[in-house]
Amino acid sequence: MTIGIVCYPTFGGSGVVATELGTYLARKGHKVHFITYSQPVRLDILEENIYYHEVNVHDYPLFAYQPYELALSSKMVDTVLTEGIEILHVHYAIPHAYAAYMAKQILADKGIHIPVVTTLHGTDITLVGRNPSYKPAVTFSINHSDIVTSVSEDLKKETVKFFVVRKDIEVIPNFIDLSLYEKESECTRSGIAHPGQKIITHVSNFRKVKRIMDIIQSFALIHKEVPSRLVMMGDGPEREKAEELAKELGVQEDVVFLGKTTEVERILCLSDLFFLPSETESFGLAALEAMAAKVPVISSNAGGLPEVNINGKTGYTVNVGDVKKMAQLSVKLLKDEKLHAEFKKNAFKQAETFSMDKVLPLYENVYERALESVRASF
Ligand code: GMT
Repeated sequence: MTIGIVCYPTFGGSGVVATELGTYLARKGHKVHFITYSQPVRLDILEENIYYHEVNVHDYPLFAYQPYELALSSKMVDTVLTEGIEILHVHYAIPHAYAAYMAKQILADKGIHIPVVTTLHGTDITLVGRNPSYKPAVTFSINHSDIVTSVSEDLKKETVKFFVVRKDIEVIPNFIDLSLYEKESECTRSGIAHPGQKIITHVSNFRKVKRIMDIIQSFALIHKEVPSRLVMMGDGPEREKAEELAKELGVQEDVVFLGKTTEVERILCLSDLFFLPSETESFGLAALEAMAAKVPVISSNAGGLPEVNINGKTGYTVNVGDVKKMAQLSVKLLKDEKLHAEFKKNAFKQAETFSMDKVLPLYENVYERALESVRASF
């Protein structure tokens, strides 16, 4: 198949999922064209069957806001025409599903019928999409996609609850390439913590929704009872405040901010616990990555997180903001070696259920059905 993928090219979860999906589809022999405003961070454009098309938005002094959707739709149309793309798969509804609908109509006008698959990822529904300024357009583009998928049962539920959806939504979870987490021999703790310290990690884009302050507060409580170090990976608006809080709580010596590191897998494999206390989280790809590295997860019970992190088995889930409970359960797990070993095993077993080999065929099947339905109607 020749597939066009539209996504955000940044470190955000939807961009990462879209890039990995495209990369693995290309390795299976599909031709995959990425249409984005810059090269996706994890995309290797030198790999076979991968192509990258940059969307250019021209600056014009009349516009206070440059019309990105227009440029994106036009690029989709051009790329379909020049590269023979058979199907468009857009990740994150805003504004990609809307732009894809326009591209589809422009192409139909030329007698070319292209199915559009939209994958809903999270805040495109739970935070941003719900905003009255976007809601009618988001609802319309969901209803006019040929197939809509969501990354968890919870996100599907939220979509149906907040939008008037006429389409069936298929759940295809985030997936993981387990082979990336096999190099346990490279897990040397000495570079990152002192001997005897337990290591707790977190990775995100440090937005408010990730509740970074809960992590620092909870760590400060753990630190009183267990020699430990907190390793924070990623960067974003809450970082400075978090650094301040670590100082205020007197734990700054044992809180390390690594920024946008490319060593996530290597750091996860030496972690004893992973924290993800988000306010909302449609799936929690970061938690899955930790579990693939055999790390138990302490997360909130928001959104789709309980579908990934099984309370009392692969880690613990707590109410949003319950910093004390997070700390209490972490201490329990860090002090009980037998329980910790059991949770590590369970975490990996759970990660295996989301392995790439299981999930990729679900997307291929979606593409085949979308193509068939378009062929059948023309
Ligand atoms: O909303 C975000 O945090 C960013 C978003 C994205 O589109 O980059 O992440 C979402 O998509 C990921 C991949 O499907 C999910 O694993 C994350 O849980 C989800 N984030 C939220 O719902 C907050």
